Amino acid sequence: RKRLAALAASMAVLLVLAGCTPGKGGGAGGAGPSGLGESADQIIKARGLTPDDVTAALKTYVPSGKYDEFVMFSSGGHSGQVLVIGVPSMRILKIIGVFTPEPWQGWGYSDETREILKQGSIDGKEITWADTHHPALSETNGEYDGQWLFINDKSGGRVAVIDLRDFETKQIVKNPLFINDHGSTFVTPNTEYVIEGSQYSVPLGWEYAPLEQYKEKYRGLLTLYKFDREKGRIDLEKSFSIELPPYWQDLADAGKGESEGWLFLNSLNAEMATGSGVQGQPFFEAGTAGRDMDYLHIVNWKKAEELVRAGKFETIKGMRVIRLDTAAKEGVLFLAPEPKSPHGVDVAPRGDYIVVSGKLDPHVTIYSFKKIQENIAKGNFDRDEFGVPVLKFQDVMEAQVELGLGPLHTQFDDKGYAYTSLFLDSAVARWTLGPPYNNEGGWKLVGKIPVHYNVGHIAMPEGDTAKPAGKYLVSLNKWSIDRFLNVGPLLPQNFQLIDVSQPGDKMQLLYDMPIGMAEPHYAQIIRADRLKAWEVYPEVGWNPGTQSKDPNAVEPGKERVERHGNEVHVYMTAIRSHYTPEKVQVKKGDKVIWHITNIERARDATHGFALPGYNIQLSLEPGETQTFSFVADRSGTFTYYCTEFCSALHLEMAGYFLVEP
Ligand code: K7E
Ligand code: RUQ
Ligand code: CUA
Repeated sequence: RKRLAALAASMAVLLVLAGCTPGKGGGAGGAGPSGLGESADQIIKARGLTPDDVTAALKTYVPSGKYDEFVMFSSGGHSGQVLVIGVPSMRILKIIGVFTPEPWQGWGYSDETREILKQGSIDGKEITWADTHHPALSETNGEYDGQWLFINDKSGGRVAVIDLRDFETKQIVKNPLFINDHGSTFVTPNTEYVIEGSQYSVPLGWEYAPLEQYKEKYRGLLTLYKFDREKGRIDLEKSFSIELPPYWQDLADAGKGESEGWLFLNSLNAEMATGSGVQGQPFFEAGTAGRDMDYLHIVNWKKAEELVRAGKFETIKGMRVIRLDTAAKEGVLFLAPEPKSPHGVDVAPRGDYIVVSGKLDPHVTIYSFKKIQENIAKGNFDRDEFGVPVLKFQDVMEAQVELGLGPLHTQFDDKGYAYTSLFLDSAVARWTLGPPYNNEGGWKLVGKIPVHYNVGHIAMPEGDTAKPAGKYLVSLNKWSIDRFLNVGPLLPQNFQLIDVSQPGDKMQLLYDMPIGMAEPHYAQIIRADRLKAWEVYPEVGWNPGTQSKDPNAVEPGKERVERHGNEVHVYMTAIRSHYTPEKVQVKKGDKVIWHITNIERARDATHGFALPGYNIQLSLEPGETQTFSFVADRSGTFTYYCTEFCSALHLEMAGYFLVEP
């Protein structure tokens, strides 16, 4: 509160100085209560700042040693990583190695992290990149709980699990039934399941089938991965999938509150165009935009759980699958028409409304969960050619709001507003939800703010949960064109921070943040006080893979090198500013299994470990134990050294690795 008061006071002064409060006689030399007056005025003039610039600066500046109120977890797009960013300062706090090796964190160089990356192999091939789209924070009662983060790989149909105690990836799961995904990841309100929906239909298991057999063999799929909080892992044996018609499934969201127990998933290409239908014509012209309506998929996952318990599934490639005809017959799957080429589907905070954006329709369409239920109960539906019940658009639609061109994704605040990105307009629209969020009508466009440029997702603090926090909006813009200094033909994307704390059409653009890393798609923003990460590992000798003490942890005084036949085991410690031992000698052809424990307890006393020539780079955080192994197949003299400047004697933190011919 004190900080806020101080901010308000200095803001008032600066506003006066910047000449935006007429009649107050500011100007050069007019010192306010903060005593900042004159110098601030000089800075404002020298830098040519406008009053809006000055307020924006005051709203985003976080002084040295002070912390941000929110933390944004952003997908790193096709870098395969996750970015952690403070809001409102927009300072990058961390880049988490997920699907792609990341040398700073030693991600992909130790045995444990290599093993996790290998879990993501496809048909035995190690994949070293991913196209991450949608991070999902774990939830309890529909609110973020700050414990876990999940993220998908659209390109490979994979899902990763990140533990927010140490911000490290713990698991990668490859879906055995489809080769790509998109409605992923999303969680059910108590993180019972992590959801992954397919995108481009393929035969299950991506087996070969000619495109002529599209309708018979090609399918969509929705996978519900059971998340075991105790173990912190997805349990594949308790997971299951639901087979879907071969419409191209798109984004998904989980019901909450009133609609808890349901999932919503939209689709494009209800035409089932295959690219071969009209010779030489791309999908877009030949097919996918040919019909006026695609389908919102409405899935009762609690019912699906019952069917699985009752044994009404088939096991395909190790995955339990509720087949399409069962899902259609037994009340698991329903469809509702949605305006053409829909993209985002977002469930309102109470779970009562489902907002769908059609890229080629200037409206957002709002479905009422209550109406969906009533019409399902009455049996008021037709069926599609796969036998899936299709509800009638007019019966389940609650409202349509005209917002502008290219609506994509929607978020919510704490004041009854919804916000939707407009890709073609390069703008974000604010509109009112209907009752009970807003009892003066609702369903009205309130205002728009232009963004630079081509916005995809937007992210708001807890803006997709049961309790949105409002205040800020980050617009994740795909193009930045002229916003930044020229860095060549590949331009960074632009995260724009917008203040949405004022009502009506008042929204203020505060800050441009270039994202020098792939296309991020989606981000989630959590209240910083919900995160309870460790400052150092709980015990010396900690293995982050098991989150427990490692049996190979090395205690000071017990460092050693042991030979067993042609296997050499190294037990090493690291502390400022030396490794023990400082010499390791093996014979060419030996298998080397090397354990290092950082025995530091001081916060931030991280040591690195580089072994050039053998492609080893570790990050050993205080207390951490890591193991790496390799065959010493090149004789010679190698130096190992610490890659973190840890003390004045950091350069002396080194040793010799000798491989005798
Ligand atoms: Cu709109 Cu993959 Cu969420 Cu990109 S998707 S924007
Ligand atoms: S050394 S402080 Cu290369 Cu200057 Cu790092
Ligand atoms: Cu340890 Cu530098």
